[in-house]
Amino acid sequence: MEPPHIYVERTLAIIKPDAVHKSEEIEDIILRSGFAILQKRRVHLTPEQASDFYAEHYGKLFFASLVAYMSSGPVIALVIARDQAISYWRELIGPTNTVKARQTHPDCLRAIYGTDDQRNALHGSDSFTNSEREIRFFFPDSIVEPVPVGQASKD
Ligand code: RTP
Ligand code: MG
Repeated sequence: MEPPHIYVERTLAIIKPDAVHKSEEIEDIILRSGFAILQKRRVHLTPEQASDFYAEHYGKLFFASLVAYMSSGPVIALVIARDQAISYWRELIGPTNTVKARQTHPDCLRAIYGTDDQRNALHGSDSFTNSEREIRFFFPDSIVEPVPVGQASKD
């Protein structure tokens, strides 16, 4: 019988400036949640780089303060992988607004590590297309093929 094909999915996580001092603790939670950490980079984004990363929000009222926040100190970008990584990581980090998240999802990572309604500690890609773009943004040499696992050798 053919062994099942289980495909792990990759996503981009960012530990934002307000949570970098808790990065060891957060990486530990990531690993204990069944993710592998494939790549990791600490980088202090310029305002231009932060604007490029969040280009989809250009023109919104919060854009300038978002760019200021994301370029206010180093961030840690992580390529993390497991099955359904994109949706599962988004579920773990929780709602965008930390203050509301504390009321509705008190166990989510943004409720625990976030600061206020904008400084929410963590980023997660919201779709496959965006995950690939965002991984390439921080890791330009990254491979794009999904990684098959769990396929027993036929030898
Ligand atoms: P992210 O992209 O960082 O994972 O956050 P998200 O998908 O949950 O939320 P998104 O709508 O993409 O917003 C990007 C980031 O902008 C800040 N924000 N501030 N003041 C506001 O109304 C507001 N709305 C969004 C947050 O830092 C959010 O993570
Ligand atoms: Mg987003």
